[in-house]
Amino acid sequence: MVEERQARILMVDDELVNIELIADIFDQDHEVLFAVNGEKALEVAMISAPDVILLDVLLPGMDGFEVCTRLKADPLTMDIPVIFITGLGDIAAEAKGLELGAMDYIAKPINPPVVRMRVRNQIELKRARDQLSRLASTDGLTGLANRRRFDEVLSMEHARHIRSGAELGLIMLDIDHFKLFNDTYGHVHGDDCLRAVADVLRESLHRTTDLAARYGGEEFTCILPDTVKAYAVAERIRKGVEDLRIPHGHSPTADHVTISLGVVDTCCTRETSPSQIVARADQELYAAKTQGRNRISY
Ligand code: GH3
Ligand code: MG
Ligand code: MG
Ligand code: MG
Repeated sequence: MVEERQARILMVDDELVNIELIADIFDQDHEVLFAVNGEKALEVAMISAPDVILLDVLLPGMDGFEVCTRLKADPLTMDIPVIFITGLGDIAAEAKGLELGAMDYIAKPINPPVVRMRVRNQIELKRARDQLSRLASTDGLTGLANRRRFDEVLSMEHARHIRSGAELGLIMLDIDHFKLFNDTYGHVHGDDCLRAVADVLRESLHRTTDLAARYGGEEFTCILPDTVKAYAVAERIRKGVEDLRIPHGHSPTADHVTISLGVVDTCCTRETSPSQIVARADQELYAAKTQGRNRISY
């Protein structure tokens, strides 16, 4: 049997007797939240991010089908599994519920052991999906976002900045003479060095909306939304890496590991694509390299 870890269940029903029944089934092992109408359900789903939603169809005002439609239309709630629990036992209603994106459909009267197992299955599936999507967007070596996640976030932020008119900061950085470092100290130390640089990035980004990613090999990138201070962040990163004083005896630049950085802050428009912004940061990075490394070009 799969181990049951605590989950958060949102029960949406307008009848007290059903709410009490569900509370009896789950209260021991899980956190159970309640909503007695559709509007409240959407609000709680948004704020509390439940792991599963048990949804009645017949509700005062907005019905369960409409609630499900809205949950599935909002990126914040679309991945939460919905299970209809309803007195509407007919096939057409069941088909409609599943078509709207519900994962399961349970006819009342509520049978506790069956409801318990069906809910458990959806919670386990959601955990597996969440883990898979975390893995798909994380770089295995450093734990930072990977290239795929970076591309996703940049294109999202680009679209958002076109609407807001705010400035978007982008930093591209690359370790100086890293091939020599690997040749001198070996790949295991090379990997340690990459992780140490990743830690500096994590410590240097202070806002929850900032994103640090491993762009590839020994290149990293930072997306700094709504910022005009990208240069200051870049300098914090440059100094942070230099202050690690990781020995690099054969580097022509310094006797320790250094990085070069390219910085762009820009107003996004429909005329410039995300990849053009990356190309500009890359050109700046190249300029930092040719100007002597261990520096920022802006
Ligand atoms: P520059 O200062 O011009 O950037 O010189 P460089 O030697 O850093 O540049 P180059 O692009 O020639 O070399 C990058 C090196 O990064 C090649 C490879 O050995 C190393 N590298 C890339 N990915 C990894 C990795 O995952 N682990 C380790 N240990 N090394 C890596
Ligand atoms: Mg009802
Ligand atoms: Mg490189
Ligand atoms: Mg390099």
